[in-house]
Amino acid sequence: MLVIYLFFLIFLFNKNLNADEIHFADSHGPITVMGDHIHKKNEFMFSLRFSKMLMSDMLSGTKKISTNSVMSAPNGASDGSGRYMNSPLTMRMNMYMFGAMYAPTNNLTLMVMSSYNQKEMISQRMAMAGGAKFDVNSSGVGDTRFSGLFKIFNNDFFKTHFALGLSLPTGSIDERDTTPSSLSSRLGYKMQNGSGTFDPFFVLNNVNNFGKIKIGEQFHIKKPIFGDNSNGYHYGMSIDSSIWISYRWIENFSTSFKINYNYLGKMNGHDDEMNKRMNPAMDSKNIGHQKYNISFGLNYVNSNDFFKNHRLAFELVLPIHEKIRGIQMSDDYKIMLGWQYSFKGL
Ligand SMILES: [Cu+2]
Repeated sequence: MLVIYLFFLIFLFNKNLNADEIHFADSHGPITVMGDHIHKKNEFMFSLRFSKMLMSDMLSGTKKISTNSVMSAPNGASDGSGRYMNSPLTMRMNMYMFGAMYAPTNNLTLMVMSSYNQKEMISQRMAMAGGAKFDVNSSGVGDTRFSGLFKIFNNDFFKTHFALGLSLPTGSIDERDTTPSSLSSRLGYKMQNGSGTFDPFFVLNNVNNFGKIKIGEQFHIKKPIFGDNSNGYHYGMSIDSSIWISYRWIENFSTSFKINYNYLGKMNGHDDEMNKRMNPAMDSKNIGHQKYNISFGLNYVNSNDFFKNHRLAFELVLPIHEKIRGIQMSDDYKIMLGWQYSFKGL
């Protein structure tokens, strides 16, 4: 009798242990989706993400235009008679993102995310100025986002939550470098590390579970509502909306496909220190877009004892349609590599 009882106890104990310890690769969304899941009470999670992005080619609206056409386009400083003196050729951006999550209750998960950015932009001067190429660089901490993720449903079929957050202007908007016109000129908007404003945001996230197949959706909206930053401007509203489907091949490996829509409204105000005649990247009328991207992702969770439950993920993001305001660079691709680890607190 005792043996049966003990056996039963061990069986139960193991069962409990397993239920708690089995981590599926697809219980997290694609790595470019932030705040895609909540945690159970007293769970912590730390994450690191590295992303690399390349932009090249100039777009006017939806059309690709040449470097010469950029330099013959009217700049935002005049009535249509002034031309740009330089044109961007390429831009590279490396981002190192740090995130932490903690769930004080099953209904609420707190999250903080920040980043360190490295950016480089290569431009070409107009023919009259010699047509030489030059590059500018910036690096530093980006904006920091705090949010609370609130559970709506959490059952076998629906995992739904919403988030309310605030983006804090920890990123610099005074990045400078040497350009042909000055030894220390304020760089263009995209070369800055932050927005300069406190921006509230809202996220709605849902995942439906069909066993090995999962379908997720996320809607994210951010609106700077507290006026201009210290340099006299604020960004427009932004929306980021994604739908993804993932397939779990084995317990600890899944692949995903995602379609994403990204919107950024027009800029309000402008930075007086940026010369709109210099470069389209310094002209506030060239901010804002609608972009459609597709992406392919891999999620892996380690089930070996060594580094158990550590997650690795990769995603490749490719643009399929871009409609931009004014003249801007076109996205080539973005890749993201991520590591995540969650554990129960004491
Ligand atoms: Cu997490």
